[in-house]
Amino acid sequence: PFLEALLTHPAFRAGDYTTRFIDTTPELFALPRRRDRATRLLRYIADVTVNGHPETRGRRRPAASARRPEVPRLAAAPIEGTKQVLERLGPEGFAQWMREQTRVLVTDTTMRDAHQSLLATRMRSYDIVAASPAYAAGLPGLFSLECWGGATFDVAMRFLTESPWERLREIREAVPNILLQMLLRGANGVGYTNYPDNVVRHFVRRAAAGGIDLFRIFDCLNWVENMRVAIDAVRESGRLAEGAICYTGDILDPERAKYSLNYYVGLAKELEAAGCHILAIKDMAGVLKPSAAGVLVRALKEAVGLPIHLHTHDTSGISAATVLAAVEAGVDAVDAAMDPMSGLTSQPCLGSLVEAWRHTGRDAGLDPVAIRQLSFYWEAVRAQYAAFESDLQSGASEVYLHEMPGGQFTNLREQAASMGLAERWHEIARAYRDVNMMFGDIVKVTPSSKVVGDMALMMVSQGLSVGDVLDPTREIAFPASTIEMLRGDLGQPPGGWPEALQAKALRDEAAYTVRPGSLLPPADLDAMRTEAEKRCGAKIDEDELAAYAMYPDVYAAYRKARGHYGPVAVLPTPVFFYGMEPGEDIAVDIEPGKRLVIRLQTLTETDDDGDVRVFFELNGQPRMVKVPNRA
Ligand code: BTN
Ligand code: 3PY
Ligand code: ZN
Repeated sequence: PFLEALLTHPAFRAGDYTTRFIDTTPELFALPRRRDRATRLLRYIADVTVNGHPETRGRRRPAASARRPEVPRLAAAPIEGTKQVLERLGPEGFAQWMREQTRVLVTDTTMRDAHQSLLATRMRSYDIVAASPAYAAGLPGLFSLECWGGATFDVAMRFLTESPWERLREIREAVPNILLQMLLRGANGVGYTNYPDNVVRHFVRRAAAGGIDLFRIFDCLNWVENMRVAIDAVRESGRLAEGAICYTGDILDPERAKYSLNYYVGLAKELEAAGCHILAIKDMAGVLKPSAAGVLVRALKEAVGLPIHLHTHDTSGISAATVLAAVEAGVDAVDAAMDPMSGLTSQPCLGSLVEAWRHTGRDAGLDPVAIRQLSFYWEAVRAQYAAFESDLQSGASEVYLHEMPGGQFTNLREQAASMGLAERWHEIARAYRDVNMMFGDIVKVTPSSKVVGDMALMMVSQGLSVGDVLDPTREIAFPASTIEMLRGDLGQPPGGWPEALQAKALRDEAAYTVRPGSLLPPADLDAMRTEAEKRCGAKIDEDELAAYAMYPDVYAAYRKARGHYGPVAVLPTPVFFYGMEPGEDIAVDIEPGKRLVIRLQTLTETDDDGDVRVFFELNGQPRMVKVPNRA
C-alpha cells in the first residue's frame, strides 16, 4: 500500500519530487517510518560516529579518563514523602503543613535550573531518569525535585531530539513519593512570548496530568495581571500554585527605591489574593544579599499567610549565606543543587547547606550518605557534558552591576563570543546595566532579560551609548525584541515604559497597556491539531499539541528527526554526542524488557560517492549502514 500510494501520488507522477519529497508529503512516509526502531537507531549511531553531533562539534571533549556514571543502588521500598502529604491534605492543607514544619524543606534543582545554568540546559533524559529511583529511595525527605519547565522544554526537542513529555512521565514513574516541580513563565508558558489564554490553560492541564505537582509561576515584569490565567489553571487542576516575586535591585539601597521592601510586600499580597498556595522569592540573578534576605523574609512572613520558598543563584559566590540568613528569618523552603551541579551561576550546594542545619532546630532530615552517593553520580554525569561548560571559574561581584539571571549569564557570554566580542565582556555587562536603566529599571528574567541582552549586544557592537540611542536626531535600528517589549507585548512594568524611548522605538506604532493575552484570540486547538498532523504525517496527542502550540517549527523538526533517527533518548550520553568506537558494545533498552545489544564492528574509508559503510552487530546479527560523510 505504501508503494502504491507513493507511485500514484500526484507529485510523484508529475515527476515533481526531490529529496524534499519526504518533507512535503509526510503522510506517505508514516508507515515505513514506524518500522524497526533498531534500524533507525543504528542509522543515528552510524551518522554521529562518522559526522559527529552538531551540538558538540568543535567543542571541548570529555576527558578520556572520565568515569562511567553509576547510579547508586538504594533499597527501593516506596517511602512516603511530600507527594503523599499533598494527596492527603490537598493544596491548601499542604501549604498549612509546610508552615508547621520545623525542618528546612529542600528542593533539589539539579534536574532543571542547575543544568540550565551550568550546561546550557543540555542534560539528557537518559541521565536524569537514571538518577530518579535513587532519589525516591534515598532522599524521600526532599521537599521537591525541580525537574521540568523553564528552558528544558524547548531544548529537549530542539537540541536533544527527545520528548519533554516522555522525560516527565519517566521521572514520575520512578519517583512516586516526592513532589515534582516545574518553572512556568506565566503567560509565556515555557516559551518566550505571550500565548493565548487557552494555550496556557491547555499546557497547564497536560503538565498536571503528566505528573507536575507544584508549578512555580512568575512573570518577567512582576505583573500579576499576566499570571492569573496560569494560577487559575493550576488551581483548577488541583495542584500547588507557587507564585513568584522576581527579586531585583536591593531593598537596602535607598537609590533603588523602585524595588523597595514595600514593593515586594505589595506584590506578595497580590499573589496571595490571586490564589497562590505558596510564595516564592525568585532571585534569578543571585543579587539578594544575606542581610536583605533576612529583612525580606521577615517582612513577607508578617504580611502574608503563605509559606515562603527561596530560590537564588550563586553567581556572586555568597548565595549560601543568603539561604542561611533566610532560614534564620524563618523561610519555609529553599532551593539548592546537588553538590557537583552547584555553585557559580547555579544554586548553592545542597549537601553543605544540609550539613549547616544538622544538629540545629531546623535539621533538614536528609541522609548525607544518599547525598554523597548521588553527588558521586552527578559528578560523573557532568563530566560527559564538557562541551557545554562555560569558561566561568569563580564567583563575581559584577553580578550586582548587571543583574543577569543565572540561566542567561553564560549564554550571553557565548553569544558575545560568537559575535567576536569576547574581550569586551565587561563593557557588555556595563551596557546591560545601562540598557536596564534606559528601559526604566525592569525585572530581568526570561524573556525580558533576553530583550535587555539583545539591546546591550547591539549597542556594544555598534559603539552606541544610551545618549546616542535616546538622541532624537539619531536614527537607531532597534532590535525587534525591544520594539515588541516597548509596545506592550510582554506586559507592563511597574510605572510603565519610558515614554520618549517608547515613542522613538515604536515610531508611528501605538503602544498598549492591556494584558497581551486579552488581545490574542483563542487558538483553534482542533485546527492546530489537524495542521500538526498533516505537517508531521502522524497522529498528535494532547501533550504533543501543547508542544506544537508553543513551538510549531521546533516540534515539527523534532518529529521529523525522530522519525528518521528513532528514539535516540535511549542512547547513553557519550554515544548520543560522539557515537561509538570500533569494537565497542552497548546495551540499549528501547522499552521495558526490550533490550538491544549493539556492537560497532568497523567502518570503511569514505568511498567515491562520499559514503561510509558502518558495520554493526545487532543482537548478534550483522547489519550494515551507509552514511554520507558530510565533513
Ligand atoms: C534535527 O535535525 O532536528 C536533529 C539533528 C540531528 C542531526 C544528526 S546528529 C548525528 C548526525 N550528525 C549530524 O551532523 N547530523 C546528524
Ligand atoms: C527560565 O525562565 O527558564 C528561568 O530559569 C528564569 O530564571
Ligand atoms: Zn533560577
